[in-house]
Amino acid sequence: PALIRLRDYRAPAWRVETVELDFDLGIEATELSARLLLRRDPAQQLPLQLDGENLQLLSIALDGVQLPATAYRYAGNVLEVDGARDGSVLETRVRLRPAANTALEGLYLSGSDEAGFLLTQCEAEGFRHITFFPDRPDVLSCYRVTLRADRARFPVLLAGGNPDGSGELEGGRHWACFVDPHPKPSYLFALVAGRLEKIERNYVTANGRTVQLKIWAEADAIDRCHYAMDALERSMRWDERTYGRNYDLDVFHVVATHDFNMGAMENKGLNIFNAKCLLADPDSTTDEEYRHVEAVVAHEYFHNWSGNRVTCRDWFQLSLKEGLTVFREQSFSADMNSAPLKRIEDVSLLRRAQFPEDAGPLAHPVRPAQYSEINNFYTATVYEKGSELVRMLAGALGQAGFRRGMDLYFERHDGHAATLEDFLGALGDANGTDLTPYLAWYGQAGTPRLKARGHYDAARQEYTLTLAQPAPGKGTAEPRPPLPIPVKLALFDREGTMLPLRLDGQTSEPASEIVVVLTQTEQHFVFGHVASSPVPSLLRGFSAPVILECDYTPDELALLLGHDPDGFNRWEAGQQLAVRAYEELRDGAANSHALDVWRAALASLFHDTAIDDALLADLLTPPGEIELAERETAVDPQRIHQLRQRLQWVLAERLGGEVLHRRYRELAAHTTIDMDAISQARRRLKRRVLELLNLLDSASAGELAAAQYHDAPGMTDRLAALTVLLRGDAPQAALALLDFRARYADNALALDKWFAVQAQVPGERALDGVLMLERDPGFTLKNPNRVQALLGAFVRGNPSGFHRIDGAGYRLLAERLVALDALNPQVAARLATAFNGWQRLESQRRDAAHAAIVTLAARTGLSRNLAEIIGGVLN
Ligand code: BAL
Ligand code: ZN
Repeated sequence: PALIRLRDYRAPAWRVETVELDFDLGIEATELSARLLLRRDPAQQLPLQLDGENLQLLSIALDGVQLPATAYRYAGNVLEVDGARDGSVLETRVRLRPAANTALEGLYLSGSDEAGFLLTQCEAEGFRHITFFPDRPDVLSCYRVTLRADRARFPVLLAGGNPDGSGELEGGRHWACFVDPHPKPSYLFALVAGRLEKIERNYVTANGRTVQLKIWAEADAIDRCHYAMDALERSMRWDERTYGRNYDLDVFHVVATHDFNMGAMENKGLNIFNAKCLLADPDSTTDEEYRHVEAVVAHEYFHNWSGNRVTCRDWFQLSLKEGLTVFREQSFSADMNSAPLKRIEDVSLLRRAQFPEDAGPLAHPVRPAQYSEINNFYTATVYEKGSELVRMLAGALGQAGFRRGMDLYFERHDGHAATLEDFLGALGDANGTDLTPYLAWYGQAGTPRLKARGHYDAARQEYTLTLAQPAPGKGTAEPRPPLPIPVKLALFDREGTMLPLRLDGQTSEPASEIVVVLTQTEQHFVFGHVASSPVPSLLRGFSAPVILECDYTPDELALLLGHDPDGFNRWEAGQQLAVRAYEELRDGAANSHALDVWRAALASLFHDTAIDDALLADLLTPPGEIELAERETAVDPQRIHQLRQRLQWVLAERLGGEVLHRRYRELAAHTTIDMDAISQARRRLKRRVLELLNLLDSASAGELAAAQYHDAPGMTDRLAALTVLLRGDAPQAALALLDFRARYADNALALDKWFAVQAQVPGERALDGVLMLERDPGFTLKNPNRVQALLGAFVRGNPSGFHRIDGAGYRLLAERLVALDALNPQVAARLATAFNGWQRLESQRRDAAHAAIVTLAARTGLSRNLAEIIGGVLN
C-alpha cells in the first residue's frame, strides 16, 4: 500500500468554508445531501479532488447545475470535479448502507436492526465514508446539519453544535437542525439517531454560560450514567481552574454505545463513548474501571480545547492533541485521586504497553515520519509517550510557566490546525526560552537509556553524579542529537534522611530535591557539603521516559524503598529490587542477597501502619511478566511466569500464612461498597493479600475467595474472588463461573469480564478454554469489546497461555485475524500487534510465530490496516 509521508505535506488546494448536510436517516439505507462552499488556494492550480469511500453517488451539481458524467470522475476513492472555482458550491447526494457497515467507521448501526441506533465515527478518516469531502484535519469548516427520520424509530436526533430548530414532517417523520459556530475539521463531525434515554444537568461555566449537559444511553443503561455526569462536571471545573478553559456551546452531549472501535471520541459537542468507558455502577464496575471512566470522560472533555479548538495540521501531529490531552487527563486524575498512585499506574502502563512497542518492529517516533493507514498510529507511543514528553516540557517550565505557555498556545492557534513546532514555539515564547531541543524526542523511536554513576570524595565532601546517554548516531541512518533528559533527584544519607542539595556554583538556598538536565552525551554534576557517601534517588516521579541504569546495591534500593518520601520512587526502588531478586532466582544464584533484602524490606513495610493500603498493595506486586520479558533475549514466557510465581511465593512465605490471614480478615471486616479512597485502597490490598495467600495455601485461599465471591458487595471484590478461584484451580471455581454467567447474562460489560478472566488464566490450558468460550452464545467477532475481552485478553494479557510451545496460540490468532479483518479491519489490526516481539522469543516459539505470521501475510485481500501491521512485524 502507498505510504503517506510527513515530508510530502502540502497545504490544501481547496478548502470548504461552510458545509450543509441534510440526512434522510434509515437503518438499511440513509441518503444525504451535502452542500459545500469551496475556497481555492490561488497559489495552487490543482483540480478539485474530494475523498469518498464506498459512496453511492446519486446526483452531483456545481453552482446549481447538474453535472454530466463527463464533468467528474469517481475512482480510487477520489472524486475529481471539473470546472470548480473559488466560491463555487458543490452539491452531492449519496446513499449509505449503515446496517451493512461492520467496520464501525462512518455511519453505522449500534445494536440490532430492531432496537439499535445510528451513529458515526469519523476520526481519523471516517467522514469520507459519509460524504465527498477534503477529509483532512487542516480543512476547517462551519457545519449546519439537518436530520430527518421516522419519529417512532428515531425519536432522538443529535448532531454536534447548538440546536437550531426541530419539527414535524408528514408521514410520522420529524426533523432537527444543528449549527456549530466553531470551524472544525471533518473528523469531529458526529450524529446519533435512535431510541435513547438521557440524564441531564445544567452547568454554569466560570465565564457565565449555562450549558445543558446531557448523557444518553439505551434504557437499560441510563441508570449507570450518573458517575460519568459527576466526572464531567469535575472535569469542566478543573479545566477552568487549571487552564482557564471554558466550554463554548450551549449543549454538551455524551452518548454511550456498545459497538465502538475506540474508547471514546471527542466530536465537537457530541462525545461518543464506548459504553465500557462511560457506564459505571458498583455491581458491575471495578474500582479501576471507575477511575478509568473518570479519566476518559475528562480526556474527551479536555479535547474540546486541546484538539477541537486547536486541532492538528495533519495526522503526523496526532500527538499534539493526544499526548497533550493524555497529560491533561493524567494531571486531572492525579488531582482527583492519589498523585503517587496515579503516577505508578501511568508508568506501569507505559512500561507494559509502550516500551515493548518501542523496542519491537512496530516502533515509531511520537511523530511518525510515514504511515500507510493512520488508524494504526493510535498507539501507546503517540498517546502515552507523547504525554511523557509534554510532562517533561511542563516540568521544564514549572507550573506557572507551563500555564503561560498553554495560554499563548490556545490564543495563537485557536480555530486553526497546528503542528508540534507551533506547540513548542508557544510554550517557549511565553517563557522566553527555546524548547526546540525537545523536538528531537518527537522524531526518534526507541526508549533512551540513561546511565548514572555516583562518586563520593570524602576528603572534599563532594558527591559527583555522572549521567550519560549512549552516544547518539550509532547504528542509525541519520545522526541523532543528544536528547534533553530532565533528571529530578534527591540524596539520602545512610539512615534514610534527605540531604540538602547544593550544586557546585549554585548560589541559591539548598533544596531537598532538584532537577538537572542532561543535554550532552555525558555530564558531571557535582554536589558540595555532602557529609557522607549518599544514596541518590534518581528520576523522581519518573521525570523522563527512559530506562535508568544505575548500579545500586540491594541495600541501597531497600533504603529508598523504606524511606523515599516520593511515593513513586519508593515503589520504583521496590520494583528494581524485585527484578534483582527475580534474576537471582532465574540464574539459580547460590547466595540470593537481593531476594533476602527485598522480602525483608516488604515484610517490615507490611507492618508499617503509616503506609497507604493501596501503595502497599503496589509495593507487594513485582513487575509483570511482560516487563520482565523485556529484559530477556530469548524469551520463554512460561518460564517467566513460573519464576514470577516463585518470587511471589517466596514473598508470601516470608510474610507468613498467619500474618496474611490476619490481615485479610481485618481488611474483610471493613469491606464496604463505598467509593472513597480508603475503601478502594482496602479492597486493593485485600485482593493482593488474597493472591499471596493463594500461592501459599490455595485450599484455604479458595475458601476465603468463595466466601468473598458470595458476600461481595460489588464487582471489585467479586471479580477479585473469581480470579483467585480460577487461578488456584479451586473446586469452587466452576460454580462461581456459572453464577457469574447467569447473573450478568444481560449486562454486556460485566459479561466481558467473565470472558476475560477465563482467557487470562495462565498456562497452556488457556487455549482450550478460549476455544470453548468462542462457542458461548454470547461470543461474537462483530463486537470489539467482546473480541477484546476474549481474544485480546488471551493474546495480550496471558503470555504463558498464548505463547504455547506448540505454536497453537499463534495459529489461533492468525486464523481469527482473517475472519475479523473481513468484518472490522481496525480491530483486526490492533489485535495483530500482539505478534510484536516475536523475534525475541526463544527459537522454537519464534519459528512457530514466524510461520503463523508468514502464512497470514501470504493471504490475499487483507485490509490495508492489517497488511501494514503484519508487514511491519515481519520487518
Ligand atoms: N481521538 C480519538 C479518541 C481519543 O483519543 O480521545
Ligand atoms: Zn484523545
